[in-house]
Amino acid sequence: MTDELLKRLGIADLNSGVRGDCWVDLPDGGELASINPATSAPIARIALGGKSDVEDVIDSAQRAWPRWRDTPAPRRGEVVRQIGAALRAHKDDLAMLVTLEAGKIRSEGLGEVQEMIDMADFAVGLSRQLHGLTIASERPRHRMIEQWHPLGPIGVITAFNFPVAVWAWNAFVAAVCGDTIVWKPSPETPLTAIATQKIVDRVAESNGCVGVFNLCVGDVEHVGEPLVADRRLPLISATGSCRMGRRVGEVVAQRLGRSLLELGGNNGLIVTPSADHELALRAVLFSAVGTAGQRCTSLRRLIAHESIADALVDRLALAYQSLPIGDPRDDGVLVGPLINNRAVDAMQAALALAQEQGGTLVTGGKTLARAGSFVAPAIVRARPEMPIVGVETFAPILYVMTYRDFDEAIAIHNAVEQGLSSALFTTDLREAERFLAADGSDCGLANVNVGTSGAEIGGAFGGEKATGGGREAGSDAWKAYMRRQTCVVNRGNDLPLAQGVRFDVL
Ligand code: UN1
Repeated sequence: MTDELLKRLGIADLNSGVRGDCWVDLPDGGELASINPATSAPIARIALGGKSDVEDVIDSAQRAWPRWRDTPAPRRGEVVRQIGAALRAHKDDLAMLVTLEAGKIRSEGLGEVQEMIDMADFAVGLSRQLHGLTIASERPRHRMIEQWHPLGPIGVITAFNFPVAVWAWNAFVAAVCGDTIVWKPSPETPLTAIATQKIVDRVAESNGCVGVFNLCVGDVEHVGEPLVADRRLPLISATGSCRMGRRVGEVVAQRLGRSLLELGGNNGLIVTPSADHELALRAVLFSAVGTAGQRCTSLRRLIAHESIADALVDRLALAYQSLPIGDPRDDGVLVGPLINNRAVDAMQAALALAQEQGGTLVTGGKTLARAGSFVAPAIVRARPEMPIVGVETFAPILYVMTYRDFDEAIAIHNAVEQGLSSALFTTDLREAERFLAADGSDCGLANVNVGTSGAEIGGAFGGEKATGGGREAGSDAWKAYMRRQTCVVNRGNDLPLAQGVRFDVL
């Protein structure tokens, strides 16, 4: 069955991971096997890009740019519309590959591809709405406008946990904005990237726009570092850990380029006494154990009022103990594997540290005695001052803390260095409004009676503080992919100066 699937998606035993003007037969970055995290078995091999390959791929994106820049935006949107249609046609297969390679359960694999399709639809509409402003000029017979131009070829670095959706957030918006794209996917999920590139290739070929979407799979040293440092790329959009983002930010800033960073989250959810507890319970479960706790938006810190915390933890622990963990391809499974054994080790180390720092393990935390990188999601009773609570471990560990009054809840909530997503469960209007006010949640995403994960694409997605400040996907996130130009036109016979300055030289 897997062989058939791979064949339909154009995946062979050994695949080139480098696509600029064409697929490079023999890239020089070595070879890698993509592993199914649910079985630890290899799925297929990838020939990785090396330094010269990434150079060539950036060349391809640069060469394709002038023509793409000069293609009318709605026409660029039409290409993205066709990509959306191709993704619809391949939704089932591509989703299954996401499940195989990233370990997402079937429904989340399908959701991942749906997120790409939603992004394509959004970008098509956007292609007719790249609006500028007309601004009232203080000078007579002058007109002032703001307009937006394409930036150029851009770099997009994505993580394993959303192996293709986050590329779509960036690539579809950037494409309608008139940029060309060089994609460096996670080496943990190269096959989903290659399959996606092949789906896109067919549309690009039939529309004469090969070189707009480019791919270079490789490691940090040979592909990541040269990509980030390359002056031909005015923007680097990167998703990953805070550590990675600090490096990207530093290198790009050094050359005065722009970076768009979507980094770690350490997302909190407050449950108040007035909350609908059934709703809160369901939201906590999806946010904390969905995707096996491997979303940037995963819930890591539950902040419950002291009067309800014990009861909530009891019910959560019961639910955790009956979680269907297993092969993500199987019906009914809700928790798949972690991406690899390093992630399992990191979870074990964090749990040991949490207990050393005074936390109590309520349930879970064990590795499962079977092939693959499986763990039982864990709940730890913790205190906000435990250093481990400030650390994002990319695994299903939920730290539960208590609070007495709402100010304290907000203070605990905001006391970590990351600032991606946040949630409050309450039926008290004042608490809800306070949470969304300037002295409430300090995150880029703030939800009331909705969990921390599972955002729609229509809003701008991203976070504050160590999350990096970038915004991707919907709303006006497109502005990051264009350059703004303020233009003034004088239709008069005079040259009045702004601010009333006189300079009567003639
Ligand atoms: C991520 O984990 O990097 O809001 C992105 C969500 C998804 C996107 C997560 N739509 O959970």
